[in-house]
Amino acid sequence: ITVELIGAPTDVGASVRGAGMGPDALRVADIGGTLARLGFGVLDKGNLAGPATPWVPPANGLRHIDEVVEWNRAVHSAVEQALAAGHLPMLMGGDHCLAIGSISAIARHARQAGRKLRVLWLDAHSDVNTERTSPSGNIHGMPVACLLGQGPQALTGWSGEPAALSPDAIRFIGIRSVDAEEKAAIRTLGLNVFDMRHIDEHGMRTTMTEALQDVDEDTHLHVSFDLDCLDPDYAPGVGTGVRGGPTWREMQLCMEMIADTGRLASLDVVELNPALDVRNRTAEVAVELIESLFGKSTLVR
Ligand code: DIR
Ligand code: MN
Ligand code: MN
Ligand code: MN
Repeated sequence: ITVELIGAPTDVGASVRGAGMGPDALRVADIGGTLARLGFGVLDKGNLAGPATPWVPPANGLRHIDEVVEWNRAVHSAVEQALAAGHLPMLMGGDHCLAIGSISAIARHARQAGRKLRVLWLDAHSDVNTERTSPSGNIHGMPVACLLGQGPQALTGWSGEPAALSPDAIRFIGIRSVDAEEKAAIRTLGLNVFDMRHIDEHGMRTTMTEALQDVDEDTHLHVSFDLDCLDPDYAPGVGTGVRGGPTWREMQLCMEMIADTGRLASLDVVELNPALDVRNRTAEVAVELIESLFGKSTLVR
């Protein structure tokens, strides 16, 4: 398997600056060498190009919509090409708005291959706001809604269907910050949210067994990893950290259990903000976790 690294250096959908440096911080933490040592082919395509972030206030509930569309177009086409080449795309963000382009390419690919898609959304936030509900207008809080066909027209329908995902295709892990109207959306849509209380009460092992239920040989498994899923004690280099997240150990188990399915077929690593990090610790933690996600284990290899 060849892992294709796609850098998307932008903070266009975020609330604070700095996520545009994420791809290079992951390279400095040796994402490429680490995957190569696990036995994967590694193809680093470098960084995509896109518009600068204008840092202007939202218009009609959306901040930077034109620039978000442009970045997502670049991501969509890069991920599409990686999948067509038979590679495993790893999108290195950049903020989480880029999952719109990435996952809509993946949804089309899975549909055409006749495989069912399962998305694991590892995040402190549920990212299911729309331009009508968002308290901020920041589009990194809206990718799930867009992928469910609920967002602005410019950001929906990219998979060739009105919705890239059906609500039952996605599982949320680590959630602990949900806006009032997101709660209503989660209930109405019937989304499967394993929040921190669920992880506290049942543990990561039971939680992941539940989240991975019905993943089989016909499943394309996609992980959308927002680094603010981790507790900020372990991952300080994020723009919107929320205390009370999974520890490094809990997150390792989460990744190991995903690896055990053998179905991981694509990955987003987003919201890494080196401007807020401590000596690149968060990028290093990300690489350690990705290593487990790709099958590193203490005793097997
Ligand atoms: C908040 C924060 N729910 C918003 N979202 C973040 O602005 O929609 N998502 N930080 O990653
Ligand atoms: Mn997110
Ligand atoms: Mn988040
Ligand atoms: Mn349960």
